[in-house]
This record gives sequence, structure tokens and C-alpha cells, in this order.
Amino acid sequence: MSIKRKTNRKRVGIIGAGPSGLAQLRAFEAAKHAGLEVPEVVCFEKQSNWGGMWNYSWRTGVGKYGEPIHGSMYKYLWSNGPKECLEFSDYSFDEHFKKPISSYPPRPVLFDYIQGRIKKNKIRDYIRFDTTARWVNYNDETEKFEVVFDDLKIDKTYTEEFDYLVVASGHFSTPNMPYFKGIEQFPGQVMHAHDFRGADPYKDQDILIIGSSYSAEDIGVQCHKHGAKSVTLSYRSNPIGVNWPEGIKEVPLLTHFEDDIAHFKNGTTERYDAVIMCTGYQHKFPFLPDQFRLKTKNNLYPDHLYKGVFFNNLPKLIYLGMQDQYYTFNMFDTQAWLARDYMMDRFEMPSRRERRVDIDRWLEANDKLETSFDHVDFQGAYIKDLLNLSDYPDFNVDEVGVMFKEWLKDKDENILTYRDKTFRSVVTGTMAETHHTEWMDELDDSKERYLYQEESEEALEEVVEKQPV
Ligand code: FAD
Ligand code: NA7
Repeated sequence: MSIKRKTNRKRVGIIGAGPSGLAQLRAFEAAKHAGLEVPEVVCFEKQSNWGGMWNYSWRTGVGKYGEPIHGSMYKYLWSNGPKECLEFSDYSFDEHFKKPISSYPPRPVLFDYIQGRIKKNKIRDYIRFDTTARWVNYNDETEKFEVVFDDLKIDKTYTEEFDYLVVASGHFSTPNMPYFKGIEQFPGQVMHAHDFRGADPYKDQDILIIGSSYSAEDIGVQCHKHGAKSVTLSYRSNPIGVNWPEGIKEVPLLTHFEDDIAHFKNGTTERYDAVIMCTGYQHKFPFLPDQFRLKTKNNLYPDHLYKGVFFNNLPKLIYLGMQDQYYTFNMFDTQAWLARDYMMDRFEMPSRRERRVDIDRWLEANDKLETSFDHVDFQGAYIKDLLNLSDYPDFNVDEVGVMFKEWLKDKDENILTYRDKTFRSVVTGTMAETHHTEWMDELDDSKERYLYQEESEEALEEVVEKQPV
């Protein structure tokens, strides 16, 4: 069934209600509040709730309607960078929590923060949940996107038309799963980080992790924290190279298995109980035809995207959050504000050639990056470029860059204590609180436990004191 609409108001379709899709909705809402006429906007989300990765699912494999599970997050995930580096500049942590909190909150706390900004505005009304984008066709005659959706709840397929299509479906969901000779005979569990839901099952086990990036580092440390006997990280290109505590080590790449014995490139061998592939994710857009699909590895400036957002061959197709990420929520905002302005004819799109020149300039700069500090500076420069092009509230990107570099140094010094450090907000100037419990000793990641304050302990003591003896 195809629903045709007789209205001149432009229509915007957004695929995904994670932080990027929600940033797009928030950007339109801000324009509406400013009295501007906004297009008709509909967001489609295949899960039953918003928040993307931050909407934790205990499920792995497929969901209740048989769709591949999107979530890769796990219990006990605490922010892997300072929250001051991702703070929305139009909705501060102070505004949400009404008191200073620490710099590295756990997942439920960040999820709560993301929701706070959008609950204030009735953004839920724009979202059709339990709805998967199945296929996109661009009609050259009408110049509209015809998108096929499945309403999973009632098992119904329908098509809708849009003038603009925003792809905000994330890119840390479809595993990149390499093969190693002999792995099919490995007797223990072999899984990808995408299916990791917590470190509890690995207590007292010897764990082999393949990869040397964020997931390898954090899952390795989580397993160590929650009682794994040993954790070995096996790297392909470069080791993470931090000062590992006893119980975690890095070795060169795995070459093959003989039963439960792993052989490594340096000739050493070791026995393991379980293998976790932290080997990254694929940018996967099964709903897009070949000519519109973004084809890229995980990097800081995917090719073919003008300003990291507009698909160069058809700028009405907009991608959000497709870069590798130092900056997250605030970067998605700067992208969404610019995308909104283009969709509302407030940003003049340069010619295709000019766009190509701009993309090439960024790609060349990207090629020259060497260190992690260079990466931080590069993404900072990108965000400053976007900030110059829209009215998203300015924030001190250079200062955030300084915090990212501190964070990198903190991790180098002590991977087990970096989450105990505190930073100052560039949005409000508020200094973060030290958390009531050191991260290594904190085994409960609930919001209630996190926000539990000493006052309540004092109050509790008072109550106890007043009890008749
Ligand atoms: P996602 O959050 O992935 O959201 C995409 C949404 O699109 C999902 O809700 C999905 O269901 C929906 N969707 C996908 N396909 C379809 C379809 N066909 N139809 C309809 N809906 C669809 N960032 C940080 O800042 N700090 C961290 O500590 C941090 N930790 C992370 C830990 C892990 C394990 C992972 C995987 C990522 C982490 N990130 C972290 C990065 C995280 O990806 C971003 O913070 C953010 O979630 C990206 O937002 P997004 O909206 O672009 O994508
Ligand atoms: P990343 O950052 O894309 O890293 C992928 C890692 O996997 C990286 O170390 C790769 O090594 C390694 N890799 C990829 N393929 C292989 C093979 N075939 N063999 C060995 N190693 C391999 O993904 P992450 O999951 O760590 O992080 C993604 C997000 O999740 C991030 O934003 C976090 O916040 C959470 P390479 O260096 O390329 O040799």
C-alpha cells in the first residue's frame, strides 16, 4: 500500500531514534520554538523505545519481532570518556540533574540525560516505534524518496514519500567477525562484542579478546573488574599500550587455534575458556540501494559526505553520526542543526564540484593524522566548521579538546582509575563531583545507586538515631 499526500509542506523522514535521530528532532523543535515554520517530520525506530545504543537490551540475536538486535551495550558500561566532552550545549547536566555529578556516569544515567531534553518537548509524538525501514527508492521524476516500512507490531508493510531522508541508524551494530583457523573446534564460547551483555559469566575464566580499540579495552577491563582470572588482548596493528594491571596483558595477533590453545604471531601459546571478538563493526544499510549506500570503514571522515553529513551525489540524503567518534552527542547536534537548516532552505548548498573540493580537503587532512591527539584536534576542527554554519549554541571546542587529551593521558597512566577523575563543564562552568565510590569498587551501575548521596546517608543516620532504643 502506498500513502500519497496532497500537501505542499515538505516532508522529512528520519530513520533511527538514537542520539543522532533525536538530535535531528530536537533541531526542528528548536526552530519551531523560535517561531519558524518547519517541515512535517516523521522518525521511524525499529525498537520499542528511543535512545539507540543507550536503550539497553538484554536480548542478543533477534528481537521479539525477529529483527536483528541493534544494541551492543552491556551491563556495567560506564561512559568511556568524560561526560563534559559530550554535553549538549542547549541542555546541560546541571539543568537535568539539578546538582553536580561525576564525570563518568554509567549507561542508565546518560540514558536519563538524553531523555531529559526530549521529554521537555513532546518529541515522542514524532516517532513511530516498532517500525523498520525496509527499502528506499528515489524517484527521479517526483524527486522524492519512497520508503518502504514494516510496522512490526501489526505485521504490516507500507510506503511513504519524503522530500528529505535522514539516515541516523548508527554504525556500531553489525559485527565485523573475522575467521581464525581452528576456531570452529574451540570448545568454549566464541562471541562478538555486539553480543556481550556483561562480564559476570567470565568470573574465574581465562579470556582471550581480539582487537585493540575501545571495545577491547573496555570489555577487557570490565572482565578484569568482575573477576576474570586473566585477560589477554591480541592486537593486529598496534597494541593499546597502556600501563596494564596484573591480570591483563597484550600479545600480537592470534594465528590459529588447536582446540582451546591459541597460537600467536610471536610463537607463544596459551589456553583459554572463552574468546570475545572486539573487532569492530560494519557500516550496514540493508534498506538503501547500492548507489545511495555509504560505503566506508570506521574513520573520522567517511568519503562522499559533504560536511560529514550530505551525500554528495544527492544531498537530500543526509547521514548523521557516521564518523568514528571522540565527540558524540554534541557532534550529532552540530550535524543535525546544519542538516535542519538545509532542509528549511536556510543553508545554501554549494555546487557538487565545490562540495567535492571541500570533502577532499578534509580527506587529505585526515590522511595526515598520526597520533590520538591529532585525531582529537581533527574532529574538533570539524565541529568548529559546523558550528560556524548554524545557530547551534556555541561551546568551547578547544577546551573540550584539552579534556580529551587529559582523558587519553589518564588512561595511559592508569586504566583502572581514569574514571575517578573529574572535569569542568564548558557549558555551565560546573566542576564535576567525585563519585561516592571508586570505579573499581563500584559493582552497581544503577541510576539509583549512582545518584545516591551522602546527605541521604546522613538523613538515614538521623532517622536511625531517632528510633527508640
Ligand atoms: P545508535 O545509538 O546506534 O542509534 C541508531 C538507531 O537507529 C537505533 O535506535 C536503531 O534501532 C535504529 N535503527 C537502525 N536501523 C533501523 C531501521 N532500518 N529502521 C528503523 N530504525 C533503525 N558514546 C559515548 O559518547 N560514550 C560512551 O561511553 C559510548 N560507549 C559506547 C559503547 C558501545 C558498546 C557502543 C557500541 C557505542 C558507544 N558509544 C559511546 C557510541 C554510541 O554509538 C553513540 O553514543 C551513539 O549511541 C550513536 O548514536 P546514533 O543515533 O548515531 O546511533
Ligand atoms: P573499532 O574502534 O572500529 O576497532 C576495531 C578493532 O578491531 C581495531 O583494533 C582493529 O584492529 C580490530 N580488528 C578489526 N578486524 C580485525 C581482524 N581481522 N583481526 C584482528 N583485529 C581486527 O571498534 P570498537 O568496537 O573497538 O569501538 C566501536 C565503538 O564501540 C566505539 O565508539 C566505542 O565507544 C564502543 P586494527 O587497529 O584495525 O588493526
